[in-house]
Amino acid sequence: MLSDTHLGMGWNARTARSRLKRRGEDHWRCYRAALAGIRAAKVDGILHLGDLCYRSRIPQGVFSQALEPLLDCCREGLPVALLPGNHERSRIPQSLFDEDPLLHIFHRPGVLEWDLQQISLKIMGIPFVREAAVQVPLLQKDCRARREPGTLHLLLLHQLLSQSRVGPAGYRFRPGGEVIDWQALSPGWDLVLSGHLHRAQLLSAEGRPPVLFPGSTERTSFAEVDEQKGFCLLDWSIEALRSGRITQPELHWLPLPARHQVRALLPETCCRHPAEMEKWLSENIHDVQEDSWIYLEHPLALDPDSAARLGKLEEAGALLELRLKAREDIVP
Ligand SMILES: [Mn+2]
Repeated sequence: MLSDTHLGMGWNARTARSRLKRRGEDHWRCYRAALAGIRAAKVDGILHLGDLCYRSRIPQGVFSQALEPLLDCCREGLPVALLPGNHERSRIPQSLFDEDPLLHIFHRPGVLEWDLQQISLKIMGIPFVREAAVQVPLLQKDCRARREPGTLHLLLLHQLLSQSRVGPAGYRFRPGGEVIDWQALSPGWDLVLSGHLHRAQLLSAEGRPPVLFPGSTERTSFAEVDEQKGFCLLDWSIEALRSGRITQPELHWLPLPARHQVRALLPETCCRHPAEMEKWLSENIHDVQEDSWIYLEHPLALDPDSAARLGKLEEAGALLELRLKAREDIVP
């Protein structure tokens, strides 16, 4: 299972050095690494939980290119299910060339049946909807009524859920609007799998279906600086399932080569004195790797020499973002 791969960023960038182009390549690298890891694990099927691409308005050719590695898996006999996310605006443009009997795209809410190693799976997929708190509990009801014994019932979403957390401060979502109330999901689901949240997490509580977010495969912003990026293998006991016992799968989280991030606030003296900048960089940016993604806030405008010193980080291969930080406490 993988999610939020955000492919296609920088597809129309003019130069190979552009930040968007390079960020775009980061996402491709992690996507390919995730699929290589998934195939090496000899899985029985692949689930992609949405935001395959990063925007809905990108050319058909980019979507086709994004689908190609999944189609490769299908050609080797692996079934693949793909759920459209918000970045696809709940639809994925598909051409005749992107079709394969083993590739299932949930263009609308529906149930997919897989028979893997003589185990039946009923997989309901609900593409991203805006008014999720109202819509999703209604849409999932149909499937709950038809629950069959000895069958694994999975629900695939690309939504926010109450109790899930995001960001460095661990903000916790409350139900309403775009956020589904976890309690409103049927406890009949053996497992709910959701994309959309970029932080990997598992929610479990008595009387509610467990919900698993694999998270994004690469960082999209500095809100994800402390997060381990990866994909998740779900390993069910075949013996237990064959004997009719529905158990929770063992989860194996595998890391991906996401770009290293560094974030800091420059002291005022650095902004005006290149020698101070030199000193500060050598003392503070020690865990920087050549190709780190560096975000520096500066309280004052940078003088040209200090800016040039920072430019060297870029020349060495780093992705550099500078932002003049507004400071209320500066008295004019
Ligand atoms: Mn996303």
